[in-house]
Amino acid sequence: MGPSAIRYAGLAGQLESAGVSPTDAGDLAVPHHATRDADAGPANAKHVQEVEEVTTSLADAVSTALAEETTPLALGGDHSIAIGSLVGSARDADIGVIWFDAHGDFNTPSTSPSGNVHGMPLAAALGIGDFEGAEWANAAGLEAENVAIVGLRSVDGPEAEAIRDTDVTVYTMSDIDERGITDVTNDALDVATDGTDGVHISLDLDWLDPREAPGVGTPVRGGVTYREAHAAMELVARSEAMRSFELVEVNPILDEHNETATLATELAASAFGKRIL
Ligand code: DIR
Ligand code: MN
Ligand code: MN
Ligand code: MN
Repeated sequence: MGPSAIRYAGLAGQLESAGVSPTDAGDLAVPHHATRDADAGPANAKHVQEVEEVTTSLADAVSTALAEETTPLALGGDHSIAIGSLVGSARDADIGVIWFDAHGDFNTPSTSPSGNVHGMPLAAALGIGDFEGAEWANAAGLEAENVAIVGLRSVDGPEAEAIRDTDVTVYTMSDIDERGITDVTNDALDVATDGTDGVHISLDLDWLDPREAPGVGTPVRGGVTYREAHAAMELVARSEAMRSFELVEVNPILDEHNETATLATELAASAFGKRIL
């Protein structure tokens, strides 16, 4: 439903206003939630077999789009799709990632309190813990030293330990409070572009404060404002380093008048270079 809501909110028009000519590649086949047993797979990773199927086809779609010299924009839905975006974007290139999210998404089935794969995609792509050697999930051309998490404010105990054990760079909401979004985003861009061919931007709408983005599954108070979010996306555009992009966790059932989907389209326009004048 997330991708439908984002399209309905006017994504194509917003991208056109940024000077982009978008092509809608349609929806990938995703099994219907109600028809599948969440606990059919390995312990504490809900629907992981379906996640593997869907992310494998997304990875192929992303790498095909890149081979055609276009910029892939993936729409969610659940943040587990990031595994596909990262595997595809890092298939034939060294990439960096900026993870704009309230959460670290660094759990593994062994550490996850929820069993939700949306809390695991960054660990999966980096091959951390249970995901070591999981070929379908590991992003070949991605190293932890080129990963920056921006806006972190909700992290589970063992997840925090796993983040600290890697070379991932984290900018918490406190860092944004102290240094401002501009400095923090520029530093994150430095981390992600250092020695890489380009940057994947993963934008979880729960990065924003729930007052601006209520239509998400796991809202956390104290997020970035509308203006801070646009400022960050404008810096991403100005860097000209963006290789691939995704908008995730929009849930229209939880939204108010599709405002979170609408916000997602506006932020996409900023990331793709929309300017006021
Ligand atoms: C929590 C929530 N850390 C979990 N994670 C979310 O279930 O692993 N990530 N909501 O975006
Ligand atoms: Mn989710
Ligand atoms: Mn999140
Ligand atoms: Mn997330």
